[in-house]
Amino acid sequence: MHGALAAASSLPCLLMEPVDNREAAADCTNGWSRRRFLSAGVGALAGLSCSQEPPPAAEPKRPNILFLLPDQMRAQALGCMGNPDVRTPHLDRLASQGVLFRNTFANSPVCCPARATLLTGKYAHTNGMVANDLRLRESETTVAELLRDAGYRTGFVGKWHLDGGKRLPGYVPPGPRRQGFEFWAANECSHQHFDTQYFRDSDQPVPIEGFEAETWTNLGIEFLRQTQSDDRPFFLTIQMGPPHDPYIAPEEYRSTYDPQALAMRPNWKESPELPGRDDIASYYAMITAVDDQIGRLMATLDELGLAEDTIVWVSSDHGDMMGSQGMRLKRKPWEESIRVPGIVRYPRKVLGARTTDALLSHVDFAPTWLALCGIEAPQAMQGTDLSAVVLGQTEQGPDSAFFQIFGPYHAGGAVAGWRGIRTARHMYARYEKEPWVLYDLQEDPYELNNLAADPAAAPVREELEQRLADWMERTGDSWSFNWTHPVEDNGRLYKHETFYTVEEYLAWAKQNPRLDQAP
Ligand SMILES: [Ca+2]
Repeated sequence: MHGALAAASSLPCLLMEPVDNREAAADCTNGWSRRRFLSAGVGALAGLSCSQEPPPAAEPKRPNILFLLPDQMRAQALGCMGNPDVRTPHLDRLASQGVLFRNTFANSPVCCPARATLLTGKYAHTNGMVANDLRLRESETTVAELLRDAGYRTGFVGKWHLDGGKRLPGYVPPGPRRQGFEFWAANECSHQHFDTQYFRDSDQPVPIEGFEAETWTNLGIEFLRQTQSDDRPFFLTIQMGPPHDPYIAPEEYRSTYDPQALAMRPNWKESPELPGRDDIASYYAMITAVDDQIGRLMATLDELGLAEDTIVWVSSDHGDMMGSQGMRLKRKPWEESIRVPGIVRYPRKVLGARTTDALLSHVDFAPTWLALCGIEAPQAMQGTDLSAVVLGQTEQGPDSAFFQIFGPYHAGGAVAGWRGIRTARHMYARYEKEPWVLYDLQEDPYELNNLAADPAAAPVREELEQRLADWMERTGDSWSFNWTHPVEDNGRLYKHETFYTVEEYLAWAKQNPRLDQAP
């Protein structure tokens, strides 16, 4: 890739269609919209005066939230983040109509811990989901429960992956295991992008024919159409499986990418063990296929008159190394693993065509959603409310983001748990016993020069070390949450029984050593 992320990212989005400011002008009696209108300084609207406007309508509607979470979609694989090859016209347009959080991060860059953090607004060691395929405790308070209790209609569509135990067939019964979601069309986890199945309110599987993202989108559209007979505000999340590996895209998308023409990231290493050009072409093709489905959802919002009052929020649970740093998959502290899309569109209150470098991480999503909906976040939530950044009132976000991985996954090239801190300029991560990586992203956006052992970087490392220790103390984290037994390898946590904690598994393994060691 020729342009460094830092330099290239703003350009494609600024080339998108201009944002329509008429709504802001028409709604200028509303305090926020008036500020937005005035600060927008749109010349063509300068002659309008608020006193000539009709009286305001009743209280503005509480916003809807449509939270889209494709799996394993790294931030670097979006056109609006500067990728010269991938085609994401709908996501780019969404970003141009809203605010693009360029620095959006997964605190625990792996599936289940990330999804639990998103729903609870708590770090993984606090909500208990320190490993993949544990079950999220029913007693956890989720943002879906809080919104439901505040009168929202809630819906979950897609890959759930919070129920623990056997991934297949993947039926989650109505009740507390659904964590506050009323409308349900989901499976637990299949990683099968074609011809799979999902469940509604009975244990009878419903087949998915063809590309699963299309079916999830159909189901999301079904939910959206129900707004015509149900005027509650809604919280709908659609959590699609693609572009997670296996890297297999619908052929009509795959055939539009030429692997040899792709601009490889400078930190990509060629190896038969790693995703290569063909895989990256398929990954991009899946992303374009997902992007088209997102386009269908946006068209439905328009058709139903929902777009103005719906917060569309797009991210991913983690990224994918795709051969960068000689690594695959996630769980790693590098940018390709931790950095995820952060696109927020909310036409009623968010002026479009903005980008921000404020640091946003998964733990902040739920408190921010609640604030945008006018609902107080519980004290137990650990994230920061960034609604003021979303609304354009400030650029000030947290001074750093905090990262946690609690144990190894040898099959994915992760050898041990680690903790990390990302500031606007640096990424630092350590194992319990020793520093691991330190990068100056300003000088080295592709993280080619690890400064962890560089004597000249010692002052920076010591400062980051202290700030990381502060994060751990402030959030109640400790190295004692780590585990070393390979509980995530060979499907140990999902082959046999359902476990809420790694300790429960280890106690079970003691009783069942042969099963624990089974390949
Ligand atoms: Ca995942």
